[in-house]
Amino acid sequence: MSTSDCLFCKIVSGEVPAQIVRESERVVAFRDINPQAPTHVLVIPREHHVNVAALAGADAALLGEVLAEAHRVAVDEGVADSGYRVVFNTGPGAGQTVFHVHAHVLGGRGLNWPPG
Ligand code: DGP
Repeated sequence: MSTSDCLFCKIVSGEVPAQIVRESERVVAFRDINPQAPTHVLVIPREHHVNVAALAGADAALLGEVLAEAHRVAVDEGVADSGYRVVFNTGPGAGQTVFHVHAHVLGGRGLNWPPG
């Protein structure tokens, strides 16, 4: 998929609106449109990479920034102490539906293990 077809690239550019909660030079965090928990925020690099494997291979430092930003979201949302989950669905078989790498930050309720 080219970046011009990518929904999350359009959120980065402002073409598609989103409820942005944090922004840095290389990373954006915004609320999921279909929240699965009281806190459900997606953290993405501005740059297009299809999944976490591609991002890890291309720019591991940027992956580190995504993870650091995910933790800052959890702190801002008040779920860091009670517990939260960071998930990268990777590939259609794991439930990935948007092919621009994104960390789901989930918290604010009990989270079961193993996930479905
Ligand atoms: P995944 O299934 O892991 O690829 O997660 C994609 C997530 O993206 C899913 O939880 C719903 C969310 N999502 C899909 N379309 C939009 C949108 O237009 N805006 C926002 N904020 N979230 C979206």
